[in-house]
Amino acid sequence: MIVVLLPAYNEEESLPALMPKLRIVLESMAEDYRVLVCDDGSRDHTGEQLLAYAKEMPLEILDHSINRGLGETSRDLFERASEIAEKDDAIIRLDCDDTHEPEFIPTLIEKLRSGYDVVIASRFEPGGGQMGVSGYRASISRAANLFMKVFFPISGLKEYSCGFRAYRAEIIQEAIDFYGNNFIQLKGLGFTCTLEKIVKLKMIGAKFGEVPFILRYDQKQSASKMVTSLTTYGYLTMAFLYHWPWGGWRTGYAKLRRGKVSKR
Ligand SMILES: Nc1nc2c(ncn2[C@@H]2O[C@H](COP(=O)(O)OP(=O)(O)OP(=O)(O)O)[C@@H](O)[C@H]2O)c(=O)[nH]1
Ligand SMILES: [Mg+2]
Repeated sequence: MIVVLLPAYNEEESLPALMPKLRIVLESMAEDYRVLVCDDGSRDHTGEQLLAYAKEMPLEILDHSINRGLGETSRDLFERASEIAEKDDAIIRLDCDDTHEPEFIPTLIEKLRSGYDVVIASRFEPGGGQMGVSGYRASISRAANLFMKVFFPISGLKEYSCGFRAYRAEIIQEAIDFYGNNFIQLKGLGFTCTLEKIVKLKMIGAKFGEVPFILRYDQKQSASKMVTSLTTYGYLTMAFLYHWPWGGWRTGYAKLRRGKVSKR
């Protein structure tokens, strides 16, 4: 089965563009699928639109009555996916703002099934790229990815900040089992959770790959929810937490994994 996760916050302009494309791609695949959407306290027509899609396709809605941010939304989506998935199922997470084209899902899954735990849709692989991104934003994104590569090196990875990814369900189940509520610990720090997830998965031995992907920023209609200052603060906080010499994540979790420290 393929489980698709969609975090949605005020996406009424984009869902009518995304959902039909998503449905066509998923129905063309040999496996069954299920879509989990978290409506994170949207104040537009996102909620009504999702109810209508749920009548047409296997779609489950998780509802936050207030806006809780991407961290808590991701936590709820991944925990629900890990409950309903078998270990060999694929979990795909993509944005709802119509910048992540569903046509990349088959290649993500094909690569995942060739022996990876996480496969990332990457702008930086040959054949990848981005359309409609301003020079300023592209350089911020480049710099952020460089920062991440230096502080959190993961072999096989150039794209750290794109949330369009495929995960083997078993690696998510193992991560939730190992980290508990701390799998996504930095919940209030904007989009830091997107980076935290892969770093936490790397620490439990996940194998990473990438496939080329073109970010369609030219199709974005909804307002950006990315708070650059908060996310930058989050990345710095995470670098401290990870590298802190006395019980930082890198050493602390490695010890825990070796069973030298009992799990609390
Ligand atoms: N649930 C939830 N989803 C959010 C929140 N903020 C953003 N999202 C969703 O997370 C995804 C990514 O948000 P975007 O605004 O596209 O962020 P981005 O892709 O990093 O940057 P931009 O495309 O420039 O905005 C979208 O599907 C949003 O609907 C939030 O507070 N809660
Ligand atoms: Mg986006």
